[in-house]
Amino acid sequence: MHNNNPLNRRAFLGLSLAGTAAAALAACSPAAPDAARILPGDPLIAEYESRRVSSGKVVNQSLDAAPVAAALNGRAITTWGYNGALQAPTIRASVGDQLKATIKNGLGEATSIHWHGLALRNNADGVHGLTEDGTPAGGEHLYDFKLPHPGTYWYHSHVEMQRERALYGALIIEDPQEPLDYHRDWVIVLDDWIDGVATKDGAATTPDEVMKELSGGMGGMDHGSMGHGSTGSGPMPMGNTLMGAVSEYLGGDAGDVATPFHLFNGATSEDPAVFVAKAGERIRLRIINAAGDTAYRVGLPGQRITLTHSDGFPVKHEEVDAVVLGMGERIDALVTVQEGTTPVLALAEGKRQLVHGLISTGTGTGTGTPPLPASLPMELGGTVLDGGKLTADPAVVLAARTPDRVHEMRLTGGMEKYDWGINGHRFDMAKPFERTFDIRAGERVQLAFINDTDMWHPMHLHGHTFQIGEAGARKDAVIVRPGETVTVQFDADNPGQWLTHCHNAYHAERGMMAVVSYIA
Ligand SMILES: [Cu+2]
Repeated sequence: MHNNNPLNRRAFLGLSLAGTAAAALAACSPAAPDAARILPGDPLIAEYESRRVSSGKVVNQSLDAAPVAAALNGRAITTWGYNGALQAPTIRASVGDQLKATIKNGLGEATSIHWHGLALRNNADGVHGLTEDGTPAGGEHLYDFKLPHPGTYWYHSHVEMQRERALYGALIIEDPQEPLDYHRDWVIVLDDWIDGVATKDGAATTPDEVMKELSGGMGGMDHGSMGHGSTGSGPMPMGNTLMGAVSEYLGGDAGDVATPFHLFNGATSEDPAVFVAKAGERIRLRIINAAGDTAYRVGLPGQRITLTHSDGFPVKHEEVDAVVLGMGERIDALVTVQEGTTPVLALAEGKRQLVHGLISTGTGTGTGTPPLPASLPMELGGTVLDGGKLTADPAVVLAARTPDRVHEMRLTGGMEKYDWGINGHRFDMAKPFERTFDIRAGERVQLAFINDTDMWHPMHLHGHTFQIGEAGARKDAVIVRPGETVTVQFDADNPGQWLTHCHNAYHAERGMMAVVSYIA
């Protein structure tokens, strides 16, 4: 899968140009021969990188992936994390900076880092099996790339279920000409946690074991009246599988996994994360959903928040009571700090669980006592939106253009066999080019995510920020509800091989993944 001969590739490029126009509009044109693919090692990738805006600054970051010991709700757990903590370093840089991140692999198996949401050079995208071979156990690897757009992003392992441990962190790219008016920001990383937590029978669970359990399918279980859109009697765990988690907002079945804890910046509600601020300060919350199987509904009870960005890109401001984030999504929201202690609530959508953090002025009288978790509301109503329902700021709306290329991606599969796929095909990372969605540089590409399943899926595209519909938000992950079609478009301006997949970690690993493949 590495370097095709650049001379051969260029010769092919010359020959194929004549056929481009005719082939471009075909929605289901046969897959190109692999020799035509612009692979991560192609000289074109370096050429595009040299054209990216440059600040001339370099930001260095070392990330040591290794076993980590931590305590959650009084229970000792061991997991895998970066730099010895449950919460990985937040990387901060500015647009045009060059990030040089060195990963040292202290795990017993290969690992990689994906820089989620960035339109970065393809050979730094960190997809084990597609854009790189992974860093072997004991090995070291340098990710070296320019940061093209400001915003709230994150990074995580892209090897099997590793992200479901603590191998993820925030990546904030500042805009030297930041137009948003705020005093400071608070990066909030939310996660559903299962790794190393003992189940009823006393054995510590790992994400791989949960994956194995789910993969057995539920064909033999009597679950027809639970979940899948029914209201039932509420979420009920069966082993590590969660039955009956229902969210009206998500159109039915909310999640598959019984998650014992939820984390807010590496902490549970028993010992919540605290942000100290002054009353009256405008704080930009940078909220990242790093979970594997949980959407979060985030809000401050009794106080409205103003949504300003989705997946790093600005949106027309919306005042809401709460915002829903699917896995992989980010939302930036402005909040004015009130005197005292204010909970920032993250409800696990459909799972009747919550986690919270606190904004504290540290000076309140009477209101200064943090609320007990049990006293926090289990509902956030009123005006509730998600990134997929927002409108792009005019500055980032794509110019109107008829698509040159249209691809349909039917989301398929279900809980019975746990056979999630795209167009009925379950992706196999050993054969990444088996059923590609081919595109060419310079095209306007339209993707239609058509959900044929009984469950919502947060669909993510690597290396690009698509636009929902004609003027919706610019995003790289979007909630697609059961029976719904979400149409997105983007300009093919970043050659390489890029995954698109459901950001439910379990769905992706079982096959709801595909490659959007640039061909010459
Ligand atoms: Cu999914």
